[in-house]
Amino acid sequence: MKGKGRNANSMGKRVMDRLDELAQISESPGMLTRRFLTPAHARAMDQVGAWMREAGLQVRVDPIANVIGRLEGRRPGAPAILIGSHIDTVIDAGKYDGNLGVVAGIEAAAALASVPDKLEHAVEVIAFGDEEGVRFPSHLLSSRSLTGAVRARDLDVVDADGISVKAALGGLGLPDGLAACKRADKDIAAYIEVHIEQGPVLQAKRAALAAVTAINGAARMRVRVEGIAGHAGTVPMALRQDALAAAAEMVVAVEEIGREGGDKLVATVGRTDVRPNAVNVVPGEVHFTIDVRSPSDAIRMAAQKKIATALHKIGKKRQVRVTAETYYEMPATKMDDRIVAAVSAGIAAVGQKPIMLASGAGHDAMAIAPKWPAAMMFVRCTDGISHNPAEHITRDDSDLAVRALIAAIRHLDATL
Ligand code: HGY
Ligand code: MN
Ligand code: MN
Repeated sequence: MKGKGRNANSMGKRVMDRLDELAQISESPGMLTRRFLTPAHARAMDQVGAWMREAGLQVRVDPIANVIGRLEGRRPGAPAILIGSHIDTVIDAGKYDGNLGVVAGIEAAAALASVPDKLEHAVEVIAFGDEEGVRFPSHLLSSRSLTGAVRARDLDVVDADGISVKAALGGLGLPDGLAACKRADKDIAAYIEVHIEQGPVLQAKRAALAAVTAINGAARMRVRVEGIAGHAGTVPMALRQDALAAAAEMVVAVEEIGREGGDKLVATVGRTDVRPNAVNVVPGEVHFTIDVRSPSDAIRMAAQKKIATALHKIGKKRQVRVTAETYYEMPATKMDDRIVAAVSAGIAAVGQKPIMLASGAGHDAMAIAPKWPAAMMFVRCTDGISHNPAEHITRDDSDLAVRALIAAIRHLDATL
């Protein structure tokens, strides 16, 4: 593959074809669902590893299932410009969220490997596996493990079947060794993540690419509402402690608090679990999740407090027990000006006007930014649709993204 077919457009075509191929690797027939450390994730790891090898990269898998491909620079062992994103997905996902950044990174690395003029820096492409946090009550475990932010006990969290991250890693035959995932400061010079915008702004501005300046902060809470299960036919309305009716009032309260924040706040109840979930039983217990985000940590934390107060007030009124726990929190993250400048230079180098955008969605770049200078490149996505099988990008835009990424890497190599 070295050197072959790397002219304009062929890179975009290969990226799109590979994303189609990768989208076939799923836990569920007829839709794309690929959760962290499932057999489908393992198959996707093998696939991206094979593409990395084909590109001429040295490939390894670390103990938390990151697939890492390395292209040495002029001097072996030089610090790396890291290009990454995630290959895990939400349930019934689109094929571009996360996967685009890995496949585009491989394509860019292959182009750099295929020419004689070597860079000063190494280039590494990394496929993270726990960005969505959909299987385990965890988040960004794989990218945060590079910085040493993950503790051994963080791998004890269990999925809905009671399987821990640690056991799932063992199930993939990966050695115990979180410490081995941690990278030395000097190992990495910069991080760039190419990702679909997951919003409508680039389409509205008729622009293909943007440099991301910041990522909204986010918190995830899990709530348990305990009432009393009862016979739907015999328990009078006035005597019920109906966990689902209480949870429903709480869901509306969360939405109201989110609305009060205008364009500076979003609050979502995305998952509910009703027990015993039977047509003729007054629900005794409900579990649900809350996702709160804002560009301002002060606004987000104030909203989290307001939500907690509302939950307990409704619980008291309805005589149900409420327990709410924040299990994930990530501050709003500013991208590094130098890397933003490199991404903008890369976008300009392919004849596009560099738009600057903040990200409402969370990304692995949030995990990397506290330790190494990081930025992102957004790619236009049709009607801003994401976390939805209708997610779509064009081949031309994917080709522009790869070429802009190559230019950004070269810019960084010359300026870092
Ligand atoms: O939730 C997010 O923002 C990301 O898609 N994991
Ligand atoms: Mn993503
Ligand atoms: Mn996502």
